[in-house]
Amino acid sequence: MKLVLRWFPYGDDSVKLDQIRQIPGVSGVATHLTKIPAGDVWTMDEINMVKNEINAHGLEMEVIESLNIHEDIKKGLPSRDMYIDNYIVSMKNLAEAGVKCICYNFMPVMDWYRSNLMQPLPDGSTTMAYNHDEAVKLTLEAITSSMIEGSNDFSLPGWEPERFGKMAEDIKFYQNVSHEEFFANIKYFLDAVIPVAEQLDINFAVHPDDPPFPLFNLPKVVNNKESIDTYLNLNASKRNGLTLCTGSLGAGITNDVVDIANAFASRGKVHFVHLRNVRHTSDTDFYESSHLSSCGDLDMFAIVKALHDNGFDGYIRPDHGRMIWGEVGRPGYGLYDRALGAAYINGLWEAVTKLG
Ligand code: CS2
Ligand code: MN
Repeated sequence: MKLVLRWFPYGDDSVKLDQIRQIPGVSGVATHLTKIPAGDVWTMDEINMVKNEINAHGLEMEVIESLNIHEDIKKGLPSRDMYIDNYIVSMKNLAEAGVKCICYNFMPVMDWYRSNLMQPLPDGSTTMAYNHDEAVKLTLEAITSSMIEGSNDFSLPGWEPERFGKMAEDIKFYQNVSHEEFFANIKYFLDAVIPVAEQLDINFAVHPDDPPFPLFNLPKVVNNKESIDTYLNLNASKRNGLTLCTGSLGAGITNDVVDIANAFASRGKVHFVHLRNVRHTSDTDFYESSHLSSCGDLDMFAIVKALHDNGFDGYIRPDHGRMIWGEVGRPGYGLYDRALGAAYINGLWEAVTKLG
């Protein structure tokens, strides 16, 4: 197991690589060339520039989060072949730079969403929260502007400005796309890229939909044990795996995350893990709690044990953290609470390893 932290290049992160290096047990970062729009090639020069900066701080760049998929691939348009070709060039360049794991998602139109990016908690910290009744009443404009306004002037992963212009039109388009058609588009993509991942010896790890229920009636197809099973069976290769994001899956009240971890880790399909905890305030509403089992609804020890006992040897990162100790930064991606999360994960991993 290798522990990493997410970090954003181009000076667009309040957290510095020197700080990340001082967190015990962290060997590298998961990063993303945020400058390059989805669909364009990640050139060797761009990749090496970011990699060199990371390596110069004594950290590795073995995980990419995310190599985003152009919307035309998700929609199954004829132009998808060109974007898939570009994607494959990026994969080859990343493998040449030593990348071992690529995280991505297949969420249509928009990535993760929270209705409140700064909900106060009784201990004085703030966190991200989701209220479904509030969210479904909002217009697309209200949703995008709340995400932009709440971002403290940092780019938000999955809310890249180039997406905004076409969102309304794309939402309309998906109203006529059945789950079967959407799955066929996924399979078309996987059948093109997974053989390349095999040749290059890199793992592919789909991130679950977050939150795991639909907004604007968009197809959500990676949100519980059954749908993950269907997704992973679309291409049987071990390289076609999962980012087990405990917070995203845990937001689904009926999901048993320990069982999901067991089911897919035992098949060698879990390549990357996002560990964080959530506390439900109703069946659909939740806030992101601190990482500890006692602070949320998930049994983090049991999840880590399930991974360990099934021989997991991929990458783990603490996922979103709260904002604590007065820190100001990108929502979910400050230093302090994620560093506490990393320390906790180190402790859990040492415990399950010594238990045997
Ligand atoms: C999410 C996503 O886990 C997360 O931080 O907020 O942005 C996630 O990185 C992507 O959906 C993965 O492709
Ligand atoms: Mn995640």
